[in-house]
Amino acid sequence: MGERSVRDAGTLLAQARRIVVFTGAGVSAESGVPTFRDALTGLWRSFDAQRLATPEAFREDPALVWGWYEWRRATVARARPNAGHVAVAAIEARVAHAVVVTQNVDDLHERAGSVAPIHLHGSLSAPRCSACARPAPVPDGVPDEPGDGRRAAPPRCAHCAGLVRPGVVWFGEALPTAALEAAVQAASACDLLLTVGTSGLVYPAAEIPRVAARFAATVVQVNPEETALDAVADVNLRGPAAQVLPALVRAAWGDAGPA
Ligand code: BV8
Ligand code: ZN
Repeated sequence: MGERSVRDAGTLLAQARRIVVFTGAGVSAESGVPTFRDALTGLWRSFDAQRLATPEAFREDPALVWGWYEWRRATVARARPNAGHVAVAAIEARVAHAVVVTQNVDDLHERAGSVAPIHLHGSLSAPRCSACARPAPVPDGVPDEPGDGRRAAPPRCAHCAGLVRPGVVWFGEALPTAALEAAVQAASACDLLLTVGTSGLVYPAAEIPRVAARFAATVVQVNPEETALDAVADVNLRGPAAQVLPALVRAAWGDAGPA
């Protein structure tokens, strides 16, 4: 990642008045939370996430799917926000109109100090009844040593005894309307969108950076690899989030700490 490009991107960041930070699984990778796509640690291949993250898989084998989400919840509970998450919170603290839109279902942005990130794909900490949709309590404590993909019978709803499901958006399910509308609204009104750690392949979330570009915002991408969003990025910072984001904040405001 060229020094010049970080400096240039820092200048653009400092000049921006309305910023959207759009994140994917890559921003949590350096916290030890596997991404969907990373062949080495990714769940995509070992668990075939795209098959497991569906209502059909839950109907077919609720214990396997619930066990997988409990494994992920335990991994996130043991993880710590990394310097990338902290830098995102620092951007929010400095820019009056900064909106964080995430595809991630972990709470690492919140634990790093982000005030109200928009979760387009729900959250691991919002289970609900699969029958009556009432919110269900997050199972207390953290499951013990997370065995890979261990099965675990989902709890039953206290109201209707229906199976409790993870509060995430599965493939084939609609995104929460309010969250998607807020994200599109922020992307259409921003003057800079920073996209971090996403392959930009899952829709409609992947539309968000494209909406910003259509409304003539500057798009800055942070990712160690090429992605589908290279086509819309004005500046491509090739590198890991926990290294690039603090450098970007320092280039913009002189330090990486919150205002
Ligand atoms: C919908 C929550 C309609 C669950 C997720 C063809 C067939 C079937 C379906 C479709 C199709 N074409 C389109 C669709 C629709 C489908 C879709 O887009 N499929 C894709 C695969 C083509 N979309 C849907 O089904 C959506 N719903 O369309 O509904 C509808 C409408 C009305 C009414 C009813 C129905 C719902 C999609 C949401 C699915 N749920 N997550 C869970 O987490 O278990 S998606 C999940 O995968 C993530 O949330 C994320 O969005 C996506 C993975 O993407 P990334 O976050 O980008 O992560 P990824 O692993 O891919 O990439 C990681 C990146 O990080 C890489 O680029 C890597 O280089 C980078 N990285 C690695 N290390 C670092 C790093 N970056 C920075 N620093 C590092 N250190
Ligand atoms: Zn119920």
